[in-house]
Amino acid sequence: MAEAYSALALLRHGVTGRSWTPMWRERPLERGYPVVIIGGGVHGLATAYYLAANHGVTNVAVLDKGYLGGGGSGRNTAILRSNYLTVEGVRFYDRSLELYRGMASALNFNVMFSRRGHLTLAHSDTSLRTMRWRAEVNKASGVDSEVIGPDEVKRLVPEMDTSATARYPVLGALHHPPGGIVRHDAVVWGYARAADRLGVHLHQHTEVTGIEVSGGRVTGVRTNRGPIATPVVLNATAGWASTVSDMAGVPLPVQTFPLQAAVTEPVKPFLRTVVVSGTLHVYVSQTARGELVFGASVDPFASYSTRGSLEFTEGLAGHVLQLMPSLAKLRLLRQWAGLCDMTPDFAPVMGATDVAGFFLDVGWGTYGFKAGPVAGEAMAECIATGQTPEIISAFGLDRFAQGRLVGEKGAAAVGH
Ligand code: PYC
Repeated sequence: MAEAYSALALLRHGVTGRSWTPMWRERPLERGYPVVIIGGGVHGLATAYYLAANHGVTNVAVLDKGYLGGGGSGRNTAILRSNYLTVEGVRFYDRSLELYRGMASALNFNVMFSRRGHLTLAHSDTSLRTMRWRAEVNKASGVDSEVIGPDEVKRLVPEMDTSATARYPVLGALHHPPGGIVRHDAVVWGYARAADRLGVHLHQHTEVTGIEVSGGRVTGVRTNRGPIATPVVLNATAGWASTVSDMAGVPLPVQTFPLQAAVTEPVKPFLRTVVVSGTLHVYVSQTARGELVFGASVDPFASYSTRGSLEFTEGLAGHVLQLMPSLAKLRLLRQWAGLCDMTPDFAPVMGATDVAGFFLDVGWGTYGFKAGPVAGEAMAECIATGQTPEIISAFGLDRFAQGRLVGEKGAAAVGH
């Protein structure tokens, strides 16, 4: 009965267009805000939410040149994990996973978090060695990860070709039971709704065209809808991180590359675990709807294009079938691309800059979505207190000048 009612309600809403309760309000763009956040993806929205929820800073504007979640937040493959290579990375992403676990109740919104377990396959002795290294760093930080052999991989993923004659034999894998997936747009909507309820102003289709800096301090932003005075600007963009930072006179060591992904028709649930092969440049998970979501590594050339390519689908299909030959009859439904701002060490850039009031939460490469909650929590604290929280202290922009890199390439899903 309840289902029949909701189907009817859906039809009525669809036909009349009336009585939907908007998830967030459209408010007038004010001429001044104490805090302006550029980028209405999970990072910008999470920062706004935690500024309001944890620090009582509610008079915040989030500006997005498109629609909320239309950039990297809506284009990623929604994989969550904390099995990184550096101590700094592991504890940072682990806090994010913790926030994801409690998100549905914190935001009172079903974000469909699903703990699946995460496998990173090793096809060579060198990558097995990296997996062992990661497992040790993970365990030392209290994160559940261990190296397992091909038989255990086969038990977890029966469709996997673990035979010794496979072109890329599976020698073992890093198994990370707490990893999983989440519904990415639900995360955006959950943060947006919660931030709106706390008083944050969400302004879509509001493009920042310039940042005003005077005497070494931020004083405002220019937008396509007029100027806004503000002493605090957070750059929480992806794809345009360096363009936006250049507006404040803060150059970033970032190059932007497209990252493509694709989804198949839905099939019965058979793949519980998230599977990654760095060597084959592929990762796959199955959604609650039954679709398989595939991704690869970034395109080989720096670009701002978000078009899909035939080279990608051909390469992807070949690599997926090397891992799971029985998927040969599955049809791809759609493909898309997002933009990834890659830093030299495959770790992000967060914190204050030499321009007072100009903050960064950028350089998220191919791993930004999973970090949204912790980055938001930490950036909110950084902005509200003026102190850099310990958990992000290793990720400052000055590390590049000082040679204190946080080398995470070996733990990027398909970084090598
Ligand atoms: O770092 O887990 C990851 C990832 C998955 C897809 C792209 N990056």
